[in-house]
Amino acid sequence: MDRFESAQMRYEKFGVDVQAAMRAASETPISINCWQGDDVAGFDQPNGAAGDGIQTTGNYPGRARNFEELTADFLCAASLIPGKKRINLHASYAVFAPGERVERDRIEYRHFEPWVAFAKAHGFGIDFNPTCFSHPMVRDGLTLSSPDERTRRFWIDHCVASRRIANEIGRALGDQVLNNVWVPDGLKDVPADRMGPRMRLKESLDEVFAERLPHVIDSVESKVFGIGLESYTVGSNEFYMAYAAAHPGVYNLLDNGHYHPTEMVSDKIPALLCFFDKVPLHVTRAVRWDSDHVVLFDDEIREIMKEIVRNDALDRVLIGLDFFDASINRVAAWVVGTRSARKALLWALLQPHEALRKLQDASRFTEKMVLMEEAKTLPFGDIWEEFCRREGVPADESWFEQVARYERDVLANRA
Ligand code: RNT
Ligand code: ZN
Repeated sequence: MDRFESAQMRYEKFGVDVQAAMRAASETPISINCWQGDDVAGFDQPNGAAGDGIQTTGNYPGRARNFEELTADFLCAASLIPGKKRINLHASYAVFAPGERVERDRIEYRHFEPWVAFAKAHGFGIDFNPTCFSHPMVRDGLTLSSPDERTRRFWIDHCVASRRIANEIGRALGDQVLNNVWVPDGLKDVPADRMGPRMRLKESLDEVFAERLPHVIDSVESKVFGIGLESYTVGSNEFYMAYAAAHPGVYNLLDNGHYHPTEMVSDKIPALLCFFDKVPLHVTRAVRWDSDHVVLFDDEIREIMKEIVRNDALDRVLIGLDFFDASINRVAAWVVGTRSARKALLWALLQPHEALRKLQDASRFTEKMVLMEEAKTLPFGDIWEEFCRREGVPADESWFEQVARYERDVLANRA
C-alpha cells in the first residue's frame, strides 16, 4: 500500500470521502488577483505606480510592465497551481493600442479583448473591478463620495463603464463576472460630517447599479481604515452591508484584511449565507492591519474554507484573492498564495464535518474537541501530494526551481 492509499484509509475511518474531496478541490474556481504581478500598477497611467488610496511596499526586481509580461508571468504561475482558475482583473489593466490612451470614464470592452482571448486560450474565467484609486481624479482621498460633482461624476462614469465591460466579458465567455466596487474614500482626521459623504456614496452607487446587466454579479467591499485615511471610512462595513441588504443583486464582499484584528471573516461567512445567495471574498493575510501579505496555509484561511465547505456553499461563496507583495519574487508570491488557498480548501474538504456537527448538537463537547484536534493532523500532506500529481503540478517545493529558472531567463532581463 502506498502512502496515499494508507492516508485515504485513515480519513475514511473518520467518514471522509477522499476522492470526492479531491474532485471538489479541483473544480472550485479561485480568482487570482492579476495585481500581484505588477504591484497594482496597471497599464493605464503614464508613470504607473500604486497610490491615491492604495500602497505597495518592496522593490524586488522584475515587475511586469505590460500585458505581454503580465500574462507571461501569470502563465508561469498558473502552470504550478492546481485546480480551476479565474483572473481577477482591474480596469487599470486596459490594453490600449500603440499611442492610444483613454480616460477611465471612457474605457470600453475592446480594451479588454486581449484579456478575453488570453482567458479563452487557457481556460480561465475572468472577474472585474473598477479602479477607483491610483489616479489624479482621486481628490482629497475621495471618489464616489466626493462633494465635487465633477469628481463624483468621473468615478460614477468609470464604474458604469466597468460594469458594461464586465458584462461583455461575461457574454464572450458565457459566464457570470463578478464586478467588485471598492473605493478608498475616507478622512485622515476627525470628520465634521459623517453622513453627507455616505449619502453621496449611496446616490453614486444607485446610479452605478441602475442598469440591469445579465452577466454581472455586483459587489461592494468595505474597509475599516486606510493609510492616510485613519479617522473615517465612508464605505464602512455597516454602510455596505445595509446597502447590499436593501439592493437585491448587490452583494457584500468580505476582505479578511478589512476588519478589526479580532473580527473574523470566517464567522461572517455563515452569517451572510443566512441572507444572501452569494458571498464574494477577498482572501488575503493581514499582518496587524490590511497589509495584503501573501496568503499562507494558516489558521484563518483554514477556518474560512471550513465555513465554505461545511455550509455546502462551494458554489455560493466566490473565492477571490487579494494580496500584493513587492518585496519577493512576484511569480512565487502568486504560486504560494494560490496554492495555499487551494491547499486550505482541500484540507477543509477532508475534515469530518458531519461527525463534528452531530457531536455539537448532542452537546458532546469533549468528544467534539477531541475529534477536531485529531482530525487536524491526519496525513493531509499525502493527500495534497496525490492531488497535485493528479492535477499535473509539482507536489512539493520543487516548483520553485521552475520559478527560479524563469527569474533567471525572463524577469532578470527587465531593466
Ligand atoms: C483595498 C481593497 C481592494 C484592493 C484591490 C486591488 O484595500 O482590498 O480590494 O486591494 O481592489
Ligand atoms: Zn480587497
